Amino acid sequence: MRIVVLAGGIGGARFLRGLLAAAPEAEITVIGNTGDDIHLFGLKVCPDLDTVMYTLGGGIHEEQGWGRADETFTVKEELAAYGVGPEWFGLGDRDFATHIVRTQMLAAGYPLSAVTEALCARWKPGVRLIPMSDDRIETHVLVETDGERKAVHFQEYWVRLRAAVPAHAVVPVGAEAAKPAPGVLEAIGAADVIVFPPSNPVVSIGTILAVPGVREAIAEAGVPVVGLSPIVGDAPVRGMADKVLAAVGVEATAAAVAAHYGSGLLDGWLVDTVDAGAVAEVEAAGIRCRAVPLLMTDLDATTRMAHEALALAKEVRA
Ligand code: FO1
Repeated sequence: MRIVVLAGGIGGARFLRGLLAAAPEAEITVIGNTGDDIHLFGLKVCPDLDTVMYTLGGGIHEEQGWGRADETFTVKEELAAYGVGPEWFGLGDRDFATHIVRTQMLAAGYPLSAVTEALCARWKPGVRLIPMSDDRIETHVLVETDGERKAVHFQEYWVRLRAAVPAHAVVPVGAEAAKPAPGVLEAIGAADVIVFPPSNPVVSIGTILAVPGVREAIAEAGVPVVGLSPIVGDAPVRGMADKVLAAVGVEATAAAVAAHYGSGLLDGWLVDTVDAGAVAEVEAAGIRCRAVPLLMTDLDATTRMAHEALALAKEVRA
């Protein structure tokens, strides 16, 4: 079975662990979000690609869900000693090596998709990880601070500002001129199932859908598209998805996120048991819906969620 998963950072990566356990013989292609990418110290950092690669490759810092395990921060301290910022983005020594190799290969002319394949040759994530595009797309957030509005890089909004200021718009800068990376449309066209994991619907999955041609390819794939709600009990399980949902005028509820994706895209939607009351509303929107436990507390829980998603896909196909 060929499964395509649109993944962002932590939520998507954790779900993928369960999917690999639930369907060990499946061929899984992950289309990774690159809107979070940031250029720092002359290096290109790809947080969502790295979170998937490190999580599935066994190198992730488990509690954080990003960056490497057993990290040290000597380079970061030395940069600070030179007064070279920003200090608010914590890059560790082991993580720096990934960004050096990536930047070196990009400078040599390799596209991001080839670079990602090369990095994954070391980590062996067990999935094919393709960036959504080889072209530069950078998510900026229109924030309001000290009474004035300004656009900041997503990472500055997310990490330095802790999403604690009002966000009025989220813009994937460069998306309209970008193309899907090689293999993205082919993978969607060849898929038996397409999954939207519990990643951020705006800045992760939304950004991937903003790449010209991706949304249409998924809508026309003619195979079940099932999603898992990142919102449980009217609040994001982790992260601050509610903040960016507000920025795009979407309520932070499981039903509102399903409607946001729309029945033109989604065939099935899993909500948590606490949101069982939303099932009727989602079904009324033309999307098959089931309430199952959606808290990714451990691998067993995540594996069960993945089984539920594949069962829903089968039900929808029938
Ligand atoms: N998130 C933080 O909250 N604080 C950090 O200092 C931080 C550093 C960092 C370094 C590399 C990396 O790949 C991710 C990092 N993140 C950090 C997480 C990052 O902001 C998120 O993973 C995504 O961009 C949102 O999914």
